[in-house]
Amino acid sequence: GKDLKSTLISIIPERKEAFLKVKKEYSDKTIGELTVGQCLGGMRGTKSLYWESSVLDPNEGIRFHNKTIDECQEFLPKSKHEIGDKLSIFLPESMFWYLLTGQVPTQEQVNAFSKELAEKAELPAYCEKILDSLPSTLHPMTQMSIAISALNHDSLFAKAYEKGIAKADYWEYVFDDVINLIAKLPAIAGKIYQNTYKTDILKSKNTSELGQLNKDQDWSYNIASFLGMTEKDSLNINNFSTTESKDFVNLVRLYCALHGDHEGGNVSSHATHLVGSALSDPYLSYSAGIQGLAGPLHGLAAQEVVRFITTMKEKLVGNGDKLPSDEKIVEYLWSILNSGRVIPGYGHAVLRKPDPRFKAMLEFGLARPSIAENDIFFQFVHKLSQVAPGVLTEHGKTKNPYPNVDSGSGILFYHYGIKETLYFTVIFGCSRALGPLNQLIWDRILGLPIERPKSIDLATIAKLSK
Ligand code: FAM
Repeated sequence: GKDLKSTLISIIPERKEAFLKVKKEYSDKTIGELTVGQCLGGMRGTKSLYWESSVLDPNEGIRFHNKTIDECQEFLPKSKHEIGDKLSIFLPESMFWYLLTGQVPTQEQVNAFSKELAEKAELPAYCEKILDSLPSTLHPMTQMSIAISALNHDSLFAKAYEKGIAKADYWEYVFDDVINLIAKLPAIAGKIYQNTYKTDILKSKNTSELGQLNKDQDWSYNIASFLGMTEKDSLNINNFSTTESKDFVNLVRLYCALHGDHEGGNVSSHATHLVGSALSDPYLSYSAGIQGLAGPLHGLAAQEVVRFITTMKEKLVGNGDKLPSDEKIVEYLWSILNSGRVIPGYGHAVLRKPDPRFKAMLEFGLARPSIAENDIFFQFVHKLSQVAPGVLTEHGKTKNPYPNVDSGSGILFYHYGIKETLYFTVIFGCSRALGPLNQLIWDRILGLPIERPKSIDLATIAKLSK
């Protein structure tokens, strides 16, 4: 089978033709009106961004090239080491292949792609040095954006551009940068975890590495491994059994495959696309995306949910391991709402139904007795998803009373031992690379121009309004 780049090359003519046809035939037609409310209200619902790989339906949730999450779980290839294993999850690199090409890769193609990513995973010495020099009190997401933007030192696109290349050739260098960047995210995530939280363990064990790269394993396995969280890691910091180790790797696979792409308008995707439109290279562009993901209304919400759940558990049952009555939970939720705070993990700017990504995360826990039956925090998350929508509906403010994706993910990582809540969004940052960076390649293939919307002042808004 062809590798990813050759597969992409084979579909470019058709997609380019389709793009140019729409551009030529419809450029003068309108696709919606812009109201003053939209201009002043976060541009909600303005159809003003082109994005091919996924579309968010308010009622159904995300679709990737028109396929639901359940369908993707059926047809996207899994790890070559776990073929036939019912609890195994499809790979984020299968998802990336599918997002970029619209085609489902064969098992062999994905195996080779995983291998290519592992071959390119190592961080250059200067990048390690920069990470090592940062204070451990610096937020992990700030560390991540610094590391990613520093990698622009090696950008093939930036170097080629400086020498002078034809516009038609931009995308090839952007493609190579994107693959190199995605390949290096596991090592970046691991280094940040190690430097920020685990230096004491390393010192006491007289070693310098929390985990290591496994060239025969997939991208998510290596994220887990760099965190020191597989059974095979010399430190095995959480004393994982074989099953726990496998399950944690599968959690990373599921999480990363599902959080990769959520159409183009969310802050991290939009920021990547916008900065890339200035022909800033993929490292600079995605570093901007990471900065947006670090906001509490966006990626940082997962950390808020874990704080919320652990505090609620503490307040309602103390050290106990049994759920309180529904009435007690309802009362607690009202006390939060009445004090003017939000229920984290609920509501969404676009979605109007429960997030299917939340459902998939929940099912991951429900399928594993050690979580479903024994983890009180997970049980709180599950119970909350049944009780909170009623409370929020009665409260009557939020347009969507249902759980969003962040409702369940953090507590699953917590279950496996990542209790450092500030760290969760770094794993989101590994995942989110898949969507925006796939679109960035297409932006350059299709020659999209620099973005430059028109801004206007209040007087002009009033004058133009009709
Ligand atoms: N609890 C209480 N009130 C809520 C609420 C919640 N979970 N979600 C929305 N509301 C309120 C909201 O504050 C607003 O009140 P005001 O009129 O007093 O300002 C009202 O309901 C209408 O808001 P909306 O139109 O339904 O939501 P927005 O589109 O303005 O905001 C969210 C969307 C996600 C920012 C909002 O629902 C929220 O703050 N949720 C809690 C934080 C969270 O879970 N964020 C994660 C989002 C996630 F999917 C991601 O990006 N990773």
